[in-house]
Amino acid sequence: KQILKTDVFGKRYVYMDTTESTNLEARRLAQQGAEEGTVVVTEEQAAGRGRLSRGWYSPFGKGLWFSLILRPDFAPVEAPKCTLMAAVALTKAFHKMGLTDAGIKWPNDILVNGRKLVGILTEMSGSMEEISYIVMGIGVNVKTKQEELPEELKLIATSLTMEGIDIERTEAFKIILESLEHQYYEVLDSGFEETLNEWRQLSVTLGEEIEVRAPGNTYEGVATDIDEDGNLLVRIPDGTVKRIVAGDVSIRPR
Ligand code: BT5
Repeated sequence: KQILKTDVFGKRYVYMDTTESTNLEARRLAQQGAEEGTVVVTEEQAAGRGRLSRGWYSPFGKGLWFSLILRPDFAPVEAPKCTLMAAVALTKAFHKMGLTDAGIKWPNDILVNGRKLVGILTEMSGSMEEISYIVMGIGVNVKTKQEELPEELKLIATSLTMEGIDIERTEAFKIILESLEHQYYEVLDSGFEETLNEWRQLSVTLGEEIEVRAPGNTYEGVATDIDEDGNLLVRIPDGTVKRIVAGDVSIRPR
């Protein structure tokens, strides 16, 4: 904590040996009024969560499992773009660590050669008019080794160690928090436009043949762009463009 160069992120820092989920803990703290920038971090999660009640594998001491409380005064419709903002900040942080192959898969994954290094789970509380708080949950696999991965993740997950990046978790955390804070203040100062442009540059989804499973529908087509709200635009074979608000993307191998 002492070595952090951030102004706000991590000023209040809650460290736990173990917890169910840092997102749950952060929401509890936010409800009690915890200030913007509060960071909740744990060595392991007993019930780490992904989207749609999927799980997040969070073994003791192997990763950065943390949540960040934000209280921005932009409109609630902007909140989903915080996931894209976090993905941009994290990818830039990995590039800084020497991992130049890290790229973003819409909406919330950071991949290295098709394997998932990071998952992001953004949750918002508030009304239609006002954000009360955003909890941004981030899981980064740092020290996990290939042979330690559970069977179902063996082919789809990776870690900094597995990618040959030898870095202590504290050092990685410092670089990541600084990058997140920098990106957040750029958004507060000048809006999301520049961050969305950076997202386009860092994306591994755009220009690819994809399959996207959205609630109620599955589409195959080419991911052409994201719109100003961060939705994914997919051109399907009949030429129409579908706007995807939420869903899971698989990139079709060429
Ligand atoms: C996510 O969901 O990727 C969001 C994960 C967010 C985790 C952080 S950790 C701190 C905070 N506290 C929490 O409880 N959660 C957040 P989704 O896109 O639904 O992807 C979930 C899928 O990723 C799973 O179904 C697995 O296939 C895969 N997966 C699970 N654990 C993984 C891991 N450690 N590394 C790579 N892939 C994993």
